[in-house]
Amino acid sequence: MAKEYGVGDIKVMEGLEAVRMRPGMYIGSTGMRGLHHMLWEIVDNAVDEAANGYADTVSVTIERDESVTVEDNGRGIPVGIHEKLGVSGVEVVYTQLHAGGKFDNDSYSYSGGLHGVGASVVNALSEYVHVEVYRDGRIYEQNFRSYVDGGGKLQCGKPVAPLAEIGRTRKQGTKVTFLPDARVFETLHMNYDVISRRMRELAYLNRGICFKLFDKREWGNRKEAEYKFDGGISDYVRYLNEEKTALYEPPIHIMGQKDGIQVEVAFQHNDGYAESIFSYVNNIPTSEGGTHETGFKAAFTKILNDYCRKAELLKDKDPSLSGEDFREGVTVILSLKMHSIQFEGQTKTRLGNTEARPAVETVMTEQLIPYLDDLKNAATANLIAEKALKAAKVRETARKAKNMAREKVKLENAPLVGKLSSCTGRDASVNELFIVEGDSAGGSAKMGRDRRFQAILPLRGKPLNVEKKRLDQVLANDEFRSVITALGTGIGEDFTLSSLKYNKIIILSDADQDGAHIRAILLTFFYRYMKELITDGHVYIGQPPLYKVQKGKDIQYAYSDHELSKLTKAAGKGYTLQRYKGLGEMNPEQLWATTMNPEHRALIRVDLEDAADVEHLVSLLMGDKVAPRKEYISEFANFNKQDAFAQRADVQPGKEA
Ligand code: 0R9
Repeated sequence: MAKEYGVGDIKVMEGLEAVRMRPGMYIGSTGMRGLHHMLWEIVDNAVDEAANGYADTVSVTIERDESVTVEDNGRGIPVGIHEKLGVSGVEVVYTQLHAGGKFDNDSYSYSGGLHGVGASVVNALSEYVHVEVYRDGRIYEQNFRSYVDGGGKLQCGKPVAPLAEIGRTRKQGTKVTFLPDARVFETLHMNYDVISRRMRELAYLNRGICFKLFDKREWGNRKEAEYKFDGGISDYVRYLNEEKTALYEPPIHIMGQKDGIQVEVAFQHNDGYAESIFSYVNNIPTSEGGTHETGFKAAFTKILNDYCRKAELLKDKDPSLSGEDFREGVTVILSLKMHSIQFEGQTKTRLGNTEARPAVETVMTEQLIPYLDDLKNAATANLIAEKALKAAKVRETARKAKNMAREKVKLENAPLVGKLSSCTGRDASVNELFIVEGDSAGGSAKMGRDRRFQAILPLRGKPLNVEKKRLDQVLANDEFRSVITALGTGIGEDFTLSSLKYNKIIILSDADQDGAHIRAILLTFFYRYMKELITDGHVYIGQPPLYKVQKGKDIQYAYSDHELSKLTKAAGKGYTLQRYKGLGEMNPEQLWATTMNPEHRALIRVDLEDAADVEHLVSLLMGDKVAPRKEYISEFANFNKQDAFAQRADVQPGKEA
């Protein structure tokens, strides 16, 4: 796949100032996400080198000063002098925007990100960059810096000196250290867990490549991780099914290519009902799906129906099974590598390339049919077919039950909505629904709210845990029926986002174990039956304060132990401290001031950026294996911050994310 190309092939265009002027255009934001994006740009370059077969290890080190080092053991960035520019390859890559080499369309890069301009963007937004290249037995180095010059003008990403040979080595590869510029970013503190999770994901998606992570920032608390999966996406599927009961082992793994598109699929059924498909293009998650997923689903349904007929599990007169029947309880990873990807959709995470669909269909046809026909796979093939046949039967029964339940919902709507204290305004785009734990907190919320746009739905007791429940069972549950009725959207396949009556749905539960459990159950319900509410950014977690610090008439609230210690230090002597054990302890005015007033409250928006990880956590926390759940819960004992969804949300205390 890789073509050799020299320094002369690198194309050149704009200056780095353009990046400084509009960083968001290149890295999305200047917050946490943009900060991590910087790292991924450099890691992508190392992954490309490894994916092309020239390197097998990529390491990331977070240094004590918050700079980050990325190293690969590939060929090293070319050090020869560029014909037109008269500077080294390293300097071109780090100073020329659009120094894509032949990245853009041709041979080299499949990684996500900025198609080879990543290195120059990172340089433009860093205080310094240090590059070392180990090549042909020599060590080369070059430094770049951003600074304000004598005339007060900001110079960005300027070479301190030309590339220089500084010694001899037996090593081979490239090492890059950069410190993001504090003049650009809101914070320089990268999150170890975010980096570690993404590196694990990259390790699954790039079989056999070793990813190492070191965090040297805290003396007594050095953290490190290493990921290498020789099974690639099959290992990923196993990991996602870990808390479930798999029906066969190993997962079915298919690989091939058509018209320059590399297609890789792994799947495995479990004894549950949920369908979990996670797709990627060039290592980028495509959470909104796209043409590749459509191709997978179409081929999967057709090939398995054909198999059922051949095996006489379906007779001529029988109708074909639906795609959903074959996908019940299946976990799938679909990963494509292709050029010129086009993204579409609300969050630009849907693959739009039309050529992806036939590529997936062809590879599936060429490989899944012979797999199923091979006698040594007969047991697995039969398990898949039997599961789908059973799903079709249950679905038919459930369809009838659902119709009955629907009628029941209609009949019983009135008393259910009676629990809801609706708001007076009718503008869904500003209205908010607070789902509140317990009647007493519900009472305070009702009295404290701004009734023009805030509605309150108190929940009595614990709602049903919907994981592993069928739709008709969920619909039979009073608490969920009142949530569904209040939202107005319908549920499951009837779900219609445009009928949503509230722009924000805010879960308010106590900061204790029960509260965390109720929150997790509600989030699981939204995740399984109204996923669009989450992907479209309508679901939030309210953050009630944990403490009240009062000195004389001055009252302040602390939302974490860290804030508490800041407040008590500032207060000096003679303050009183109240710890809130539950929402019910707050009077209406306090609840409004601390938790509901849009001007002061801190909401956490729930998102699914890392959908595969959420899936794993949902089944771990809500599924039926008890031991791993206990382990997780004791590891993350602080329920207020660390539950399955919230830790993935954009947390911006004081602001609404
Ligand atoms: C630590 C992060 N790693 C990198 O940034 C990195 C870039 C890179 C690379 C090549 C090899 N390793 C790399 N690591 C490379 C070498 C050769 C051809 N193509 C790529 C070769 O030796 O012929 N490069 C990425 C872009 C470029 N090199 C180029 F544009 F300078 F060619």
